[in-house]
Amino acid sequence: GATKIRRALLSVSDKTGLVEFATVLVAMGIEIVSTGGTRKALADAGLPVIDISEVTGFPEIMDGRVKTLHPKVHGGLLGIRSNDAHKSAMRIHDISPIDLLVVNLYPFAETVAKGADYDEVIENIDIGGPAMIRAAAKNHGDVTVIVDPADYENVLAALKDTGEVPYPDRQKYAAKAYARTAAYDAAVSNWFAKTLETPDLAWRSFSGKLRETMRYGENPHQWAAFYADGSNRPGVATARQVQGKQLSFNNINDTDAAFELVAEFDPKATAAVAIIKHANPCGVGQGTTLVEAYEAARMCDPVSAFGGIVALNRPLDEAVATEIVKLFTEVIIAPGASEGAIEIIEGKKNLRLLLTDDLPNAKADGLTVRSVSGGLLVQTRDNQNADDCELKVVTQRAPTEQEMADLLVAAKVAKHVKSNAIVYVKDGATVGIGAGQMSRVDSARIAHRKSKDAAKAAKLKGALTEGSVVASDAFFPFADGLEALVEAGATAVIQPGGSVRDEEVIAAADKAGLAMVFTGMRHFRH
Ligand code: 93A
Repeated sequence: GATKIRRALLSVSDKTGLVEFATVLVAMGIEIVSTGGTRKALADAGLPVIDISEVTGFPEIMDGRVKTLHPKVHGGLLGIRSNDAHKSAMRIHDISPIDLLVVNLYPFAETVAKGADYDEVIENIDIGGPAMIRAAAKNHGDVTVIVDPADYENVLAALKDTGEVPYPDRQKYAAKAYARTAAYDAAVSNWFAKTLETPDLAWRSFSGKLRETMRYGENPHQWAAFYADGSNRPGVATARQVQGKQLSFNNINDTDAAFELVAEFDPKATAAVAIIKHANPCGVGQGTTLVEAYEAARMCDPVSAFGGIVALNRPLDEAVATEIVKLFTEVIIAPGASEGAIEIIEGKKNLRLLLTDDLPNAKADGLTVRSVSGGLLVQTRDNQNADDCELKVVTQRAPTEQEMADLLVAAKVAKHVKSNAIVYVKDGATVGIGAGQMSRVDSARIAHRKSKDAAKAAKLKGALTEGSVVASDAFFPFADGLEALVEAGATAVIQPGGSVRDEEVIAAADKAGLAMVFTGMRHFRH
């Protein structure tokens, strides 16, 4: 239930808007308690204010290091008003409830930023402030906690209305309060890390759980560590390593890309295997068995598959394990494994085997984070694929049933290929992948050229892309990209559409007799 505010404790370093705010509180008959500097600012403005020492019966000591750290304060913040035992403790110990806490903290970050010396920085680590904020926030059932002068206006508006701050607001203020204290401690920890030149310390303040520190990062001169985010999601961060050397930074990144990709394929409908190099697939295959799927995946680009990372959408079995160990492979990840398959892998001591209980959930909500200079880019996961789209045939010819099935496979793979992504698929497996080019035409051509090499390796004539279908992660800005697909021998295309030149692209497809489908959904990946 809501609580009428009778008493407020104000203790602020940033005194912006303080007097105006307190003036209204006083006019409403609210009693104000304050610490040294805040009390003085209020008293100077002619407002009645009770000194914190009167409440605690204790002087502020040690240059203010201990001023509010007292049971009379914390009892007043933490006592549950409707709890009889708490009420009697308050009565026995003469503790008055504090209904509103207004605190902003010693300016730690600002002190660091202005280049203060070590001792001054230390003195600006606020202890009593965060303690009160956390106490009041915990007891938001009865107490309102304000850590930002920007919220004064809202509080006053609520009080003028009803004399109370509504519970949903108190909840929001509590959440904001903990975000503030968390960020504050992170700033302190980061300052220590910088001062002591220990980057691992800086990341202790990240809310993740340290899995391991690595020998190095993306390159040997970079420090690196691996954290689980606490979500317990099936995936590389929660996998058990059954055998093999320690995973490197790049292994983890690539293994994640592999497992996320293969998770697009429902294991009840099909066996699927993805082989990854440098976070891009160099082959994705399907079959009635994993070994079939693996062989199809490997055929796409057998040269690049060497030293790759292999992800399976079903538990590793003996047949596929026997095939995988024939080619040098860095990592295998699968949702489980048979005893026999594990024994086969044991023959390759360095091969890392990671097992999970489940596939990653491709449809799960969540956030992805990437760092940029001075900041972070945060977005929701790309948790949709072509299956979620309303497909629109835009050409004279509609895709055949087989073409349509392959188009959907191509689109799912293209989502996991760095832009500009062009993916050729035949009979459920990739036969050409063009990744990471600045021009879409180049991606289309590179995949075609590579598929000639793959055909040669398989002792076949021409290119594997002949008679395939294609997915593009984004629209074709010009007809030349589509013409490159025709040159590679493709018969059908899936792409989001939406270019100002869609008409030209559709005309080029019609001219070559291609079927084309628009999804309306782009899948950039950078
Ligand atoms: O030095 S503290 O860590 N010890 C305390 O007991 C304490 N109580 C409040 N810092 C403490 N504060 C902080 O003092 C508040 O967080 C606020 O930033 C500041 C307000 O002090 P004054 O009212 O003297 O300006």
